[in-house]
Amino acid sequence: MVVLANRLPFDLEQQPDGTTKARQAPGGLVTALAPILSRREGAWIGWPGSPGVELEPTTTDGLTLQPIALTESEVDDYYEGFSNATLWPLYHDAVAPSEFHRPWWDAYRLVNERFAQRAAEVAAPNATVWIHDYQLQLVPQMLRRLRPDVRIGFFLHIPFPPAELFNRLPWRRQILTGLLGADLIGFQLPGGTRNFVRLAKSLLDVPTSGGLLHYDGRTIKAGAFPISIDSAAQSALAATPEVHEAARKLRADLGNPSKIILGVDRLDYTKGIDVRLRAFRELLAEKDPSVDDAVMIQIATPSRERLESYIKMREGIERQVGSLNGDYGKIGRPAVHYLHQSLPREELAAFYVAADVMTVTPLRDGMNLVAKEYVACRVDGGGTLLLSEFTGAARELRAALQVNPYDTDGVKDGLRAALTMTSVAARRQMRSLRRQVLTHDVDRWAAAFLSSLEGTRDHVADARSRLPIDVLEALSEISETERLLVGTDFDGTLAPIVDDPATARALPEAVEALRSLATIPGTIVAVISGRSLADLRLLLGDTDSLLLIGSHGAEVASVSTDGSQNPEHTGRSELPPAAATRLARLRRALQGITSEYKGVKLEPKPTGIAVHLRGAHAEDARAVTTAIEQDPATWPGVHLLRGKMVLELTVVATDKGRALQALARENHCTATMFIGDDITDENAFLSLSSPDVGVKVGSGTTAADVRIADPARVADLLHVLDAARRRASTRLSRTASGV
Ligand code: ADQ
Repeated sequence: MVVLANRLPFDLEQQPDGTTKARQAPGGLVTALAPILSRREGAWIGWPGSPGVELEPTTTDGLTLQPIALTESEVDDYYEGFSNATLWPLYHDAVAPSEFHRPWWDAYRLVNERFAQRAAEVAAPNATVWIHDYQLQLVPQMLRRLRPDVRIGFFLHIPFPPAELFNRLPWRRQILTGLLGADLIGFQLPGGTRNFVRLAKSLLDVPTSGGLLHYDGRTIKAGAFPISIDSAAQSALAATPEVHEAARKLRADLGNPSKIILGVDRLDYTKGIDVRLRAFRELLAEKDPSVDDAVMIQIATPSRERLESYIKMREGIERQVGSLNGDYGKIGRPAVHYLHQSLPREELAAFYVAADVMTVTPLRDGMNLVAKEYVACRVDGGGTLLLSEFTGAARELRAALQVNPYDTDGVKDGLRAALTMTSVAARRQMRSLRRQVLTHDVDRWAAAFLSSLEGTRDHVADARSRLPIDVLEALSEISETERLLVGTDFDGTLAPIVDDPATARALPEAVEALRSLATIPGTIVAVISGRSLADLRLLLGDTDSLLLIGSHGAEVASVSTDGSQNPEHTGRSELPPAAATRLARLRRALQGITSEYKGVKLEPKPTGIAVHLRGAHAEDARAVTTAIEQDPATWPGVHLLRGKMVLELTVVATDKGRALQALARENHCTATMFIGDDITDENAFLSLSSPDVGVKVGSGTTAADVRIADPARVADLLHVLDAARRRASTRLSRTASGV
């Protein structure tokens, strides 16, 4: 498995002595994936976090880190520019204005190409590649072009915006096309999936059905996979005596206030830090609570510090904190403690354990892991969560006190309610939240995504890769015809040859593909065999969609012109009296000829007799053949068909070629494909002419146009034809209806 994300899960720093030091980097994605990858062997492709640094791949704990180097200007344009100043605000409800610059887009494309190249180099054959987030939305398509064999999953950690916002992007089509290179596209919420599917439909004309999109000959799945945390590990950490003690000490250091209000975020304008500061300020102004009763701690991880919008926001928040403390603080008792720092997990856990009220008030957030971490840390069952309804987490954490971050009065009410909630009510709320978080952890998220991705394995692409190029070309041409007839032999074509014909069985994949083909409008599918019709019915089971033609065309299940057949009726198998007399005479003669030879079997059929020679000595087989050729085969009205170690004598003039042509005529077919392996199938191949296609299975001289190896390849061929015909049929019906 290969993971691609903008950042490596470690900051790799080159030491003065030339060695590389790895330090775990902060961020939601890393927090989510590190536990999974530490348990699997895999490769992670990402940027080490410093511009202009070229590092060699290194392996830690079975995980190979593949650093992608970015120049200073690429960091400016691809990362800070297009990713964080164009896409990030646009995808977050445009809470800040997006900037659109063409050089940024060029850099984004270039860096995405670099990631795709590296993935193409390191992925094993048929590997699973999981691409993460908005910085790499072009990689799925780029990688698919380079490595069609790998399975590609894409997961977007941030919201996917509605058309009204997404359509502002000058490169909207390219982004959608980039994503559609994946087999599975995951979003945090069903709303993101809906937005994406609608946009693919409206901008790229992609046909969709449910969460499936049909694009470029492939079926792509889109769905919601709400991310989570390593809940058990987080809970276990919070339960340690060290964390417990740190939380107690923290409260004492704060002067044992009755309520601690906590905020933990990356310092980002989407997180609504200003929202909670404003609400707290107004509550303090109303002395409800007073600064003696409640204290707020805001921990803000430094983030994207070179971007103008982040610099301005930081200034704004620090001004807010300063003025709050200036107006409401006391000596030794500030109203807000503000830490612009990234803290170790254990310390953060102590803050969660100490906090009576956790404030999570983003204006928009894909999920928000902080809310889940807080819940997981409350092993004591206490604490209250105030949660913005515009976070992905709000959809799952229903029991939380939910607020609209744009409604200052609403946030104030929520905060007041959280501060005054009875401990019984708070415990009830926390019990329900914990049930959700502990049963929906990051493992479950990853397993759900990966098993859904596994389910998208592209059988058609696999089948295509096993077929010769001339066969693929023939399939792609013939699938475009208006009315297509597909005929196939049974033994040696759908079913591997076995010594005893009674034990022959068709390959289930081949039959499944045939049945599927038969459901496509304008497509007639027939199995034409030397076996009796009754035999074919027994071997192929439910024949609703397949036409069965037995005894080399002498027995035909009745067919209406729309291609449906009446399974009850067996047409044209009643013999005229003269032919019936001939058949009886023939049977006696053949019994006479073959009775002396061991291993020769006679198989009576409704319109003739098959003489099986497979079980006889070669000499005996030759003698029987000569005797038959010299006598019964010369009788008027008796026809000899030679198969592989079988002679067929029929009393009606028919062969697979005639049967095939009759079917094509009756159904007004514009092209025919016939697949067969036997000598008797040559009549069918000979009856074909352009644009028809004959497909010979196995070796031997043939009049067919192309050749494949065996019944397994027939199954592949039918699957590929089915997919191509399905696409063509959609196009044909659109053209017909003038769309
Ligand atoms: P982020 O926007 O980074 O993630 P979030 O989900 O809250 O947001 O994750 C932040 C992570 O950083 C948490 O695990 C938290 O513990 C950690 N963190 C925050 N402040 C910290 C500090 N001061 N010190 C140490 N660690 C700190 C993006 C999306 C989210 C989505 C995640 C995962 O924006 O919506 O939930 O990806 O998909």
